[in-house]
Amino acid sequence: MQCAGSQCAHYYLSTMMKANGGWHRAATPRRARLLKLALVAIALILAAACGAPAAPVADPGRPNLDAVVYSMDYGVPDGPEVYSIGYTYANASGNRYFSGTGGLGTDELSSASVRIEVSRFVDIPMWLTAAIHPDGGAVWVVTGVDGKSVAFRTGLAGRRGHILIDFPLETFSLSPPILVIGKSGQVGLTTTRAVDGLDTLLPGARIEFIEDGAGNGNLRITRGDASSTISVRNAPDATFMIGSDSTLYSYDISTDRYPHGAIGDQNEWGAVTAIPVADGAGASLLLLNDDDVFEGLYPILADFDGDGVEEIIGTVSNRTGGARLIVIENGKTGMRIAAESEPIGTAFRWTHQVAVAPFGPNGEMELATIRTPHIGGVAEFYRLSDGKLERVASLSGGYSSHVNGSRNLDMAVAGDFDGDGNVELLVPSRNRQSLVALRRSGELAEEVWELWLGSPLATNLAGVVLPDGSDGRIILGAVTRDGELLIWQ
Ligand SMILES: [Ca+2]
Ligand SMILES: [Ca+2]
Ligand SMILES: [Ca+2]
Repeated sequence: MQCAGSQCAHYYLSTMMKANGGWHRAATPRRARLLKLALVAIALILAAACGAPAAPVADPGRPNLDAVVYSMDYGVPDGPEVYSIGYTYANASGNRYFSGTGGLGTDELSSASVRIEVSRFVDIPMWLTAAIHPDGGAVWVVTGVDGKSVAFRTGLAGRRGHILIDFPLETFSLSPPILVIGKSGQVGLTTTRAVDGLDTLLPGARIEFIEDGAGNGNLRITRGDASSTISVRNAPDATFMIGSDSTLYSYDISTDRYPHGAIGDQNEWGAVTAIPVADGAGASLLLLNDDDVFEGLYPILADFDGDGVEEIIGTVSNRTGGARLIVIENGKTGMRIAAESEPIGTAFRWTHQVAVAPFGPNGEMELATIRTPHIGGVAEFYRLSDGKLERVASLSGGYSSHVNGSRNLDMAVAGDFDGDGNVELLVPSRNRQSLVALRRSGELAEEVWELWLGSPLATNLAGVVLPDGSDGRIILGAVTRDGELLIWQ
């Protein structure tokens, strides 16, 4: 075989497309279902495969970086084969908080250490996912609005190779992609709404999710020889969050009674459902008042009050007061609202809940939010105490953590990105050309440094925590509208 540089990509792409038909026919029924979301065409650029001596992967602007040569497989791994998982919302719980420490922000305005041009693979980037590779480094997948995706593998030295992934039938316009890396390095994407998505994400469970076309999703959970089906009215776009005890949470009972339309469509939710998967207990439902809706696609699960049990945090809106934040407890007798914030006070004003983390100056747990992110977002930090959810600090910086109408809710994240022991909230600036780190200090929140993008943020922020000493090292990535994957490591 003779090929070099980008010719290799075309060679492998056409080869794999031809080979795919056979692979499809040989698939098991489970594999056939997976194929709804799985890959049909893949090209792998392996410099070594092009013959000796190995040539580096061609890359505009950075021609001298080495290609990483790695074994290649594709498709969503079966549950026991899963090595690592990457969510657009950082964790299966929906809490956009990275533990570990990063090395970012050492300059006042830091540039990315790795820049990869993705515009020749993905026209309009929408999502970014990242997960650890079993042989070291991380895999980054950029997904466009049309579902077309490209995966890169980077090492700590910035080396990388890439594969192309094509999704002909399914796109990720309704539910964000979830990156699944197998134990032998297979790269697959799924969602919590895919037939076998939850089955893959929960290795101990046997779950199928089937939509019936009437707005119902039916979760069939099998234990031993018995199976039960739980119906959830969460079509078309509620995403399941996974609790630390494998309880699934989904917004439920779609309703159009609050026609704000800030997040994808005019439908919001009248309830949240909790479905214990591990112990076989029945599902429970928390129904909101008649005029209230959950305005979002999924809640955050986090142990806000430190008692060892996760709370469920949601944004609730109505035509009288606009958005407010609520904290729900899930106990033995079901779910109940434990605390609520003051509402904004005006209809069709939204609050974007980002993360629960030890933001406080002494490590106190706080909920970070961006109030009215479409019209000059204000960063607000809330504490939970004595059944009250109270704002303890705010900063009117015009933060722009969400694009009005978009289903991408993951453009802001929390973590100790600069390794100083304090947790920062990282949010897009007003024009989204930079990411601003906010830190709590006394009664204040203040800007401490910025990451420069050079072009508006197009995707969510993604990251991985690489094993590094006892703590783990946060690596952060983002894709700009100009089509550059930027990685800070
Ligand atoms: Ca909606
Ligand atoms: Ca708790
Ligand atoms: Ca920090």
